[in-house]
Order: sequence, then C-alpha cells, then structure tokens
Amino acid sequence: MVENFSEWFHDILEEANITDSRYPIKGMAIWLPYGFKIRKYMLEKIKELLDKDHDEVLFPLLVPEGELAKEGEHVKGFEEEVYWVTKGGKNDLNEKLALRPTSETAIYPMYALWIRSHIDLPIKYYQVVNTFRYETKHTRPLIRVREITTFKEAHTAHATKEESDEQIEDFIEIYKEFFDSFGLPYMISKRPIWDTFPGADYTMAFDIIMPDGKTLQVGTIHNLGQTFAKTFNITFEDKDGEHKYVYQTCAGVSDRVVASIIGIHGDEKGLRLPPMVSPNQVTIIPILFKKGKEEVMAKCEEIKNDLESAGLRVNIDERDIRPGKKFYDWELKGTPLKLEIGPRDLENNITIAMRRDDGEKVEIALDDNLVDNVKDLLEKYDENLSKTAWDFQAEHVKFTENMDEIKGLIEAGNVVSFNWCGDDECGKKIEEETGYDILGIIDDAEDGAKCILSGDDAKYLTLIAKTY
Ligand code: PR8
Repeated sequence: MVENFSEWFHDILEEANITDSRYPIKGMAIWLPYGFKIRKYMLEKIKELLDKDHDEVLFPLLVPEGELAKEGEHVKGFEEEVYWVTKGGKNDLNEKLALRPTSETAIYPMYALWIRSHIDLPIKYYQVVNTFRYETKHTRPLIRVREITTFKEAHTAHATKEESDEQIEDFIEIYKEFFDSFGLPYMISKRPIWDTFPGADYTMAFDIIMPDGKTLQVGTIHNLGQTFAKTFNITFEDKDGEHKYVYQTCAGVSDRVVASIIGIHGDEKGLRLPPMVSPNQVTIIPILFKKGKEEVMAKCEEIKNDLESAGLRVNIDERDIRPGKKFYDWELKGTPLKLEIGPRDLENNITIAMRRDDGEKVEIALDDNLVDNVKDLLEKYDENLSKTAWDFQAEHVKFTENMDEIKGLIEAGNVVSFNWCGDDECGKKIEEETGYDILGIIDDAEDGAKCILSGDDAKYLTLIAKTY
C-alpha cells in the first residue's frame, strides 16, 4: 500500500494523464484523454445496469430560484453551496438562476406535469450531468470538486410506499453490481438522521475505505417519501379515483467512483486498473531488433486482431523508445496484462505475459488457445484485485465496546464498529467526544448489547470513521 496517499493520488492523476487541476477555478479540473476513457467505461457500466428498467433523460443546467426555494429542508441543505447566475449580458435577470447542485427542483416540477394517472407510474428516469456545489471543505481532484462533472442522478416516482421501498432495494443491488464490476469493496449503511439528504426520509450510503483509512462516500440512495411530492404537487389519480401524492426516491454516484478505482487498487508503481475500465486491457510490447522486425510486428498485429475479435481492448506500443521505458509506462498506467514478443519468442512460438498485480511472467503459446489463455489471466487478475481490496477492508473494520479505544483505532487507519442505542443526542455526543463522523447503521445490535456511550440497550451496530 502506498505511504503518503494524498501525495501519491495527486501525482498519479498527473503522471497517468487522468486529470489536470491547474484550471484557474478552484475545484474544477480537466479530464485528460486517459482519464476520460476510464470515466467513459465507468459510465457505460452504470448505464448498462440502469438501462434495464430506467430511461435516460437530460434536463437543463439552470434552475429558477423560485423552484429551488420551494422545498424548505432541501434549500436549507444547499443554500451555502449554490452558484447563482444573475445576469444575461449586461441585463439583470428577472429571476436568479441556480446552477443545479443536484436536480430534484429541476425535475420534479416537470414530474408534476407528466404524472396524471396511476398508469403513468412508476417513472424511473436518470441523467448524467455536471452539477455545481460551492464546497467549503478542502477541495480535492475527483474526490471533492465544485463542478461534479460526472453526476449520475436517478429519480423515481411510485404509486405506493412499498414500491418506493423496493426501489431503494433495487438501487442497492444495482450499485453493488456496479462497484463489484470494478472490484471495489464497500460498506452499506443507513445514515443517521442528521446526515440524511436534505428533504429525504432516510439515506442509504456506500462508503469505501481509502488507503489512508479515511472513508469516501461513493454513492447514496435516498428515500424521499412524499416531501417533494407535496411541495411540487406531484399527484396521480389512483385506480379508486382518488388523487394521491406519489412516493419518490433518488440515487447518485459521481467522479468519486473513478477516484476510488484509482485509490483502492493503485500501488507504489502506479495504477492497477480493473479490466472493466482499463482503456487497454492488453498492451503488446514488441521487442524489436533490426533483424526480424517485420515478422515480430506482423505477429503483434495478428495477436491484436485475434484478441480484439474476442472483444478485448488491445494496443501495441510501437514507440521508438527502450522496451524498459514502455514497461515502466504501462505499469504506471495500470494496463492489466502486458504481452512481450521478440524474435526469439517468435522462434519458440510463445509470448511472455505479465500481470500488473503480481508482476509474474508466464509463457503463453502462440496457438489457438491464446485468446482463452489471455482471458483466463485477465479474469484471475480481476479476481485478485477484488480479493485484495475486500481483504483490506475486512482488516480495517474493528469492533470496540470502549469509547476510549475509538480514537486510537481510527488514527491507526481503521473504521470502527460499535453498538449504539440509536438516540440522536447520544449519537451526536459520540461524534463530538471522538471528533469523527458516524457513517451509519449497518445492522441490528446483538441481543444484550449495550450502547458504547449511554450504556442503554443497544439497537444498532454502527460505523464511525474519519471521512473525506
Ligand atoms: C444527491 N440527488 O444529490 P448526494 N465532489 C464529488 N462527488 C460528490 C460531491 C463533490 N463535491 N458531492 C457529492 N458527491 C441526490 C442523489 C440526486 C442524486 C457524490 O445525493 O448529495 C457523493 O458520492 O448524496 C454522493 O454520494 C453522490 O455524489 C450523490 O450526492
């Protein structure tokens, strides 16, 4: 694991051509080509999962002040973070326009127009947009940005509470599959009431332990109940002819998913990308001498074609630089599998394969089984990344029944689980006394368990951590 994570993370973004943060507005950066591809494959996965029963839409960026201000709790939660557009050219606008910090107040007035009858329900829409939040906490590339460039937000409306609860479960399953496909471990918890999304009944969150022991909230799912429905008057005529308010949910992930992929799997040599998002899954490095150059190149092309026909993303590094430098570069960029071929390998009808995770070299015959052998190596690599990451998480969640131990455990890079009575005041006191954040409830407490602070009967097994 890398020593100084913050510095490593900052450097790797630049060295691996992920983002450039030198743009002259704080918290806003440029996606560079290699990073943009990782982002693209990440988005393809979430879209693939959602497209099964959600529809993609696209709403405007600007939200009229009147709409943003309608839902009291919601606007209170965001008022410190909103960027405002007040002028069109030299003219003052009649109404201030907000750059969406999230799109509830853009989308729900339209839901009120579209939803008439029970046959219009459920509505399950999502969009992938940029959102703007004037974050006051320390900004960090991909992790806490002021322009969230990759905000996937889903918004659903349902006829019954039961259906909206089911939707929450569906989102949890979708996010599990999503994070699993990148080998990312996660902890799912129900946020305490004081950390619930502004306007929501309750919030379910996915958190990841970054290598420095701090947790990153990488996805959230909110049950909005009927709060927004009542504010925006989203009603429908039910089968019994009665007019009722809809039940709503929303769910979001962001640039933080890419940050997690980089942070969780990377090592001191650079990135280790899961095949799902790696711009190249296999990189072929020809070892060229004057003699036999054409034959080696022809073989590289042939292998590339075969692998591409099998659906893999492959590149040949033909640059006129030393092979050692190429190995170093692709290690840094985290290509899962490198194939090396020189004239002698060609004579022996083999290629040397090297996995990015263990660096072990294996000979693969250049025969009909090549594609299967490569796929097999990629699969093992993928499994190993995932296993290593899940093991890291398992080793870094520590249970205690003693308030005095929380600090030491967290400062040593862990997340702490403890029993809690569930009382809000008590929860806030636990946060105050330790200086850390309660992530949320992960399970019911065992029978007879006592609250770590109040000593009362514990209701929940709960997580507390140092958070990003
Ligand atoms: C919603 N409404 O907005 P949420 N930089 C990077 N990622 C961020 C940042 C930031 N400054 N702020 C939040 N995120 C709901 C659900 C529509 C969709 C990421 O929820 O405010 C976090 O991973 O919880 C967060 O979980 C996710 O966006 C959704 O934001």
